[in-house]
Amino acid sequence: MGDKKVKLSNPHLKEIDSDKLYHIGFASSDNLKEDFGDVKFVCLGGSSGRMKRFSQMLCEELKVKFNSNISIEDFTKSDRFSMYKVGPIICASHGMGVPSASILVCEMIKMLHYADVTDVTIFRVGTSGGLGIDAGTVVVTRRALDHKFEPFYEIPILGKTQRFPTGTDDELAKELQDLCGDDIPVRYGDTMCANDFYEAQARLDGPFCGYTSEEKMQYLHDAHKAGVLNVEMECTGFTSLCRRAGIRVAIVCVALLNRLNGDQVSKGEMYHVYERRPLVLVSRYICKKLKDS
Ligand code: R2B
Ligand code: URA
Repeated sequence: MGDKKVKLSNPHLKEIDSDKLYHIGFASSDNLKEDFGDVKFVCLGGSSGRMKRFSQMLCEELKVKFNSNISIEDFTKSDRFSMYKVGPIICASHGMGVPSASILVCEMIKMLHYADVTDVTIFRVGTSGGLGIDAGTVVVTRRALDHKFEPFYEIPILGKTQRFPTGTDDELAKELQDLCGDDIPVRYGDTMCANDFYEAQARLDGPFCGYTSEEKMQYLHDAHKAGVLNVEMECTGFTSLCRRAGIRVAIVCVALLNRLNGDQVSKGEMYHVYERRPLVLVSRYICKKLKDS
């Protein structure tokens, strides 16, 4: 292990005595080093229930694999985001869409920096709509693309659009794929980030729709041809913020359906089996790294 710190790049922060991390309920003057200084892995996902289950799964795994008497610490301070810690692992929820997820990622980056955390890896574990892949397939993201299939996160700052490169860590992505075994179908490819679930994902089942089913299929086929294997709602903002902080990042999302065959998502009997797959994969990775360290 090296000593790679979490980078902030904001000269104004020096002028704040105690920086309030408003949405997660901490401040830089809290004893963050004591509570979080040992963190090496941060796992973020949309739903608070899923992230609680993930912390329970990790706790059981660590108990069995390392014969430890580890327990879960609940650091949730509000109903915006939930946050659990299991040994060197944080599991937190980020809500839906880049605006929500970016608030959590920004405050998490500051918290990790103030806690003097080094060599941290961040995962997004989530769900998505697949393109040309079977439901249940886990996609490890190669490039996080925007709606024009470009690897950038665009955001207006002071009224001007700025572009930040997205992108994940090739080596981390490769290691994750190697851990899939026979029980987790996996693909490595591009993930498109959409700004909503319905029209921006070319669905025909939203409350409004001004395009034909042929136009929808053309867009999805164009995306697929450009390398897109799945569509979700956070990957560009998520990866670009992690990159700016110098943090290794992976996006691991299961496809709940093949969007080339339809739009409706059902919480049928396979939903919970599929939803667990990114968690199982990331848990395998973390246990392997903890064993090797
Ligand atoms: C995947 O699933 C959510 C929408 O249902 C969204 O957060 C995403 O990226
Ligand atoms: N999440 C999405 O954003 N899109 C889907 O199609 C399924 C889950």
